[in-house]
Parts: sequence; C-alpha cells; structure tokens
Amino acid sequence: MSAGSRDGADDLTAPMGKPRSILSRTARILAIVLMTATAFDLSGCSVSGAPARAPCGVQPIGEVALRGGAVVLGEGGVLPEEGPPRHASVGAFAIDRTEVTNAQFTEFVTATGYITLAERAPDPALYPGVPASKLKPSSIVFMGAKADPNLSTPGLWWQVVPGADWRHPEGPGSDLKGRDRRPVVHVGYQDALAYAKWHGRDLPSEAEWEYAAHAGLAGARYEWGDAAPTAASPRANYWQGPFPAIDTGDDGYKATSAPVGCYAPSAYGLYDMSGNVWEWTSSRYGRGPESRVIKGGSFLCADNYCYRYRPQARQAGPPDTGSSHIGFRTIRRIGRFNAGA
Ligand SMILES: [Ca+2]
Repeated sequence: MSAGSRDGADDLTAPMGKPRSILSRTARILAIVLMTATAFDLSGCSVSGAPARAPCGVQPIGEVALRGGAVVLGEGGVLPEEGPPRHASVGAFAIDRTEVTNAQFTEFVTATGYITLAERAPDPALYPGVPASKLKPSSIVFMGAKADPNLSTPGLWWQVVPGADWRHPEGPGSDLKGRDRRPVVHVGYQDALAYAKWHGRDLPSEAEWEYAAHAGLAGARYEWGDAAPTAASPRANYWQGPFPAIDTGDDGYKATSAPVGCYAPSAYGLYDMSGNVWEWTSSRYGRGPESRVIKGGSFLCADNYCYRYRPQARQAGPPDTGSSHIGFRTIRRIGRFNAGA
C-alpha cells in the first residue's frame, strides 16, 4: 500500500515461520534486555528535585507531515549496535503525533474483533517439545527487582505472565481503567501492523522513524538538542535511579508508562519519541531473520543500564512477542510534500 523504499518492506508475513520454544521466545526478549546492559556514564545528569513537565490534560491527536530527505542513522562511540553512522534518505510521509493509545487500539479491536498475539495460545506445531500446559496466552511483564549490581540477570525483573495482554498490562486482575491515554503495550509486530493497515497506514521504517525523531536537529544527541534531561526539564519518561531496583520517578512516572503527550513535543510537534515505550518499525534487525528494529527507548531506560531514549538508539524486537514496554505509532507515505514541517 505504500510507495517509496524502506528496509524490510516486502516481507511482513512470516514472523511465525519456524519452530521455536517458549523458552527461546522468552530468551530472545530477555536478550534484548541483556543487550541494554552496556552502561553509559551520563555524567552531569541531575535527577533530583521536583519535575516540571508539560501537563497531560489534552491528548494530542493527528499527524505531522514531513518533507523527507537525508538522515544519518545511529551514532558512533555510544552503544555498539547503533554505530557506525549510516546514511539514508526518506520520502515525504506523515507520522502520528503520539504513540497509539489504549483508547485508539480499543476502537480498532471493537470494530474488527482482532485478537492480539499475546491473547492467542501458541501453536503447538511451532513449539515442539513444549508441554501443552505451558502453551498459554501470555506476555512479558516488567516486575522490578532488588538491586542487581552486575545488571546481568534480566530474568530477575522480567517475567512471562499468563493472561498478560494489552487489556491486562500486568496480567490477570489488571485492566485499562484510567489508562485510555497511555500507549497500548503487549502488542507484537503483527498486531501493530494490523492496526496500521486497518487505518490505511503503515509502520515507519527505521530511517523514517529516526528522520522524524531528529526533528531537524541532525547530529544532536537527543531529539531536543544536546542537553541531557534533568529533573527540572525531564523531556521524556525514562528511569531515574539505579535500575532495576529504584526508579525515583523524578520525571513524574515511576517504572511505568505515561499518558501520551505529557512532555514537551519535538520541533516537529511529535510527542514521546524518546522514552515512554519502545516503538515498532518495519525494518529488519540484522541479527535475526524475523526480528524488527524497535526505536525510542522506554520508561525502563536508565542511565546506568539502557541509554537508549535517543533517536540513534535501536534494539531488536522479536515480532511474535510483546511486552509491557513496547508500543508503536503509524505513518502515511505521501507522494509529495503538502503540509507541515
Ligand atoms: Ca519515568
């Protein structure tokens, strides 16, 4: 349905194509987290004091049309998976101002009856050797943990929870009450793509996403410039304090997502491109035939563990696996620039 080039655009249909185990599914998501163990010393980042964030009173809606052009992807010398920098270009497109919310996803499910991957029992044929009793609808939930000085055991803070899905973010007993404007989570790549297609839209490629996230500030460390976020100007929902034990919540949200639009928008008028929840892109991740690139970091990104609430950062997302910190936003490619930034 889209024109123009993008990574991985032509093979979106086979994320379940070969046998795997529940353990391997879990291992892959944990591997993502393990990769975040590359520490980065963000010296000078103050996280004390009261937050001063934009009010979350009105949900921003709609899209921003972008002209497209050249973009440098990644950054050298920070985290190994994002360097060396790569040159790319993108055509004109319009991108959601915000991450897709629970309210928006509810509208989609109500209209279509769509059932997400986390709500489906895994196909036994795809998980040979796994007892049927283990093949339950489930998703991966951040549980927190006591201090882990080596940051080497993500199994301490992630848990596969039967019954966890987008309607039950922490598992059975949890619900979406009061979370209409929070980004939908526990959606796999297929789920995000199904939502986008229903709206006649698509998921961004990594290059499109990063072009949008830079907001015209090529070469800047963050989407807003080079200044690290502070308690006085948090700019994004991420993790303050020693991960995974203590999130002080100086940005206003402690170890959880924020409603979309709680922080100042970028120069392009986009919200939460940094932190809050990771976002699916259509681009393949190099190390796995099925994995897709996720961008933007999440509320779990801490300076002592996952310095990835930056446009340049990237991780692999197993397409059949959601979690409590991965969401998405959609785009619409346009033949020629016709509005906006
Ligand atoms: Ca936070």
